Amino acid sequence: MAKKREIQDYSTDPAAQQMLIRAEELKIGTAFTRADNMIACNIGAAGLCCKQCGMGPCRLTKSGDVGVCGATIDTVQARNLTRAIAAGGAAHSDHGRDMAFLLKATAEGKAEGYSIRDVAKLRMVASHYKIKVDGRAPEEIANELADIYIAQFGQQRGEVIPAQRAPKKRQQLWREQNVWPRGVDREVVEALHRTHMGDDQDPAHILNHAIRTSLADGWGGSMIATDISDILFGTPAPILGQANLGVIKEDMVNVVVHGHEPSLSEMIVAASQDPEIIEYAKAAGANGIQLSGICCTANEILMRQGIPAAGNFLQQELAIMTGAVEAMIVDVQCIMQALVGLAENFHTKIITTSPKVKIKGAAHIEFDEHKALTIAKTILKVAIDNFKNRDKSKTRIPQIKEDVIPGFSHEYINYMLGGSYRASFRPLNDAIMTGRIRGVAAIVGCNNPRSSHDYLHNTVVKELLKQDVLVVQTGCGAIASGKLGLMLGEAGLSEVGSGLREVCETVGIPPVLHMGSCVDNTRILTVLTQMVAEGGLGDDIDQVPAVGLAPEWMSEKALAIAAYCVASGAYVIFGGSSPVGGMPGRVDESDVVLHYISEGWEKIYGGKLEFIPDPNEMIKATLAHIDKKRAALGLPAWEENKFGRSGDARMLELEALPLEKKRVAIYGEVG
Ligand code: NFS
Repeated sequence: MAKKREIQDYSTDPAAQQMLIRAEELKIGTAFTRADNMIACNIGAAGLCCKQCGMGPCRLTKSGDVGVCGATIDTVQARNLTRAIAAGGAAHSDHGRDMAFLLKATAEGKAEGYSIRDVAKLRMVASHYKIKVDGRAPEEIANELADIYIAQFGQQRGEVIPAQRAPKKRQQLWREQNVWPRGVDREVVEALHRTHMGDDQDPAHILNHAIRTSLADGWGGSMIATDISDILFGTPAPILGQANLGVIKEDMVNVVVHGHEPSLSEMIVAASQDPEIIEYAKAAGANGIQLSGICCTANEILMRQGIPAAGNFLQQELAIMTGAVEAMIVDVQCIMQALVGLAENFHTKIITTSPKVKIKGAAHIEFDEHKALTIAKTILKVAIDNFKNRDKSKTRIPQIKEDVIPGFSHEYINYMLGGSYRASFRPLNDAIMTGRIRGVAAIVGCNNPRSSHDYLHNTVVKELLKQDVLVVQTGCGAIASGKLGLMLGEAGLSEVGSGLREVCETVGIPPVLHMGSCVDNTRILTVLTQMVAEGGLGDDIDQVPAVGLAPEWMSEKALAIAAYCVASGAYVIFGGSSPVGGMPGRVDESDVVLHYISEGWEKIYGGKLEFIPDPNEMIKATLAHIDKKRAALGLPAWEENKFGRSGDARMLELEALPLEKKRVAIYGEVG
């Protein structure tokens, strides 16, 4: 049995710590204690177990071991990684498919409660695909766009079209490497086929298809999901929200939405504001309904509606532990089966809603986009009816929360840098070129109870900010920084390098930009593409001084994201353990796959994937990469404290001067 850790080793978040103490009092297990009790299998963890057929499972533990069929370690690891990438890409893309169906139903007037909220984005996206927009009603355009998007999933030949939005040079490379996805579903199916027993057995060849499958996600299904969410629910722009368990309210009916698809959660938001529902809650003795989110559903409604986030992945159980949650409404992905058993200790109802996800013991109220608003109201009434069952002696809500300003879509970043008439990435590129901003880090992804909750995210974010690295975030990583107060205009700036601080003060942005949910990592691809198009930072994404990090990764979706970012030219660093590492103490040159996804992919795509468990090493590798890219572009080397004489610092300095000196400082000596 593994060693039980102390509460402070489980999480660095004080709200989470309070709930973990509560869990111990009540003798309730959580993912943290289960991680202590479950020693990870080191053969499986390193991708060395092959269970693709009934002759195994074969455990390959020593160099030279082969399976019953003769499959080598390299082949087995390449297969396992490819399957994980296919599963992750399938999850994102199936979400994208459902969004496309929803767009179609909305365009046809068959989706109760939905409308096209962002006509400008619809027209912009449609014109990308040469859909005629002038003189047409939004519904007509949306109908045609929905058909094109739906077709991307089942397309058999040719090229998925959102990938045409990548830099030209990158498109050329994908064609040369034969990795441009033909159709989203086709690549996932082929990944399963190729990794079936007795099929593709050349690791590099298998991994080439892993790249194609991941591109079908990043420049296919996920990009479609983001586009449609913006069209239907509005492109995010900065909005005030809050994060952490303290958003749960004692006197309200607390409803937590958890999962990923904004289609239902947006309707729950709408229904929760319906006077009839508010009245119903009041009649039940509550002051109203308090909605909050967990995981990427939280990000979706936080960045568009300012609905607070109760927490990230590892806080799903802890939200229930407050004893004040009437219902947790879940759809798809990252939902722990343990929720149902945990909820039995309280009055909380777990309600599954997706036709794809049922959990034994949970109530199921199935979502149907044709009558979404009605269903949302039904669900809320179930939650309200449950308010009377709350045991007040059992409620413990940590009074900890932080203000957050999310909503930095790529459209907004473009706008904020130049305004309506001069929207441009020029100021960002210039700031990088002068060295005010050393580079950009996208710090994304999950929590993992094998490490300390939020610790790796926060350590890496805080240090990179000191080093003038602008941080953009999505997913559970974004919520971690939000809880720390790094997503506010002023807060945190004292901890930020002087050059980056100057830029933040001038533009009026937080040093950490919340760009959305995990499918919204495609927004980061778009930003990188637009930075390339703006000029001065090379002619492809691999030349931009930028790094992607997922310090606490755990899901297969994270691996899919990593692969499409590498294929797009990014250096990607994951924390934790490598799914293609060797047995402990055995990693060496013979670890073909481990080296192939790093140096091998770098030779082809200019991007690479590495697993670095130590946060200080992660930071070092990030900065070294950024500096290497700066040097390759001929940009001046980054210098600490070189900047910082403008912005607020300069303003305060001038303020302190006597009038005459201030005049001279601003206008110079006259006459
Ligand atoms: Ni991303 Fe979102 Fe969080 Fe990880 Fe899960 S919620 S899609 S997979 S755990 S970041």
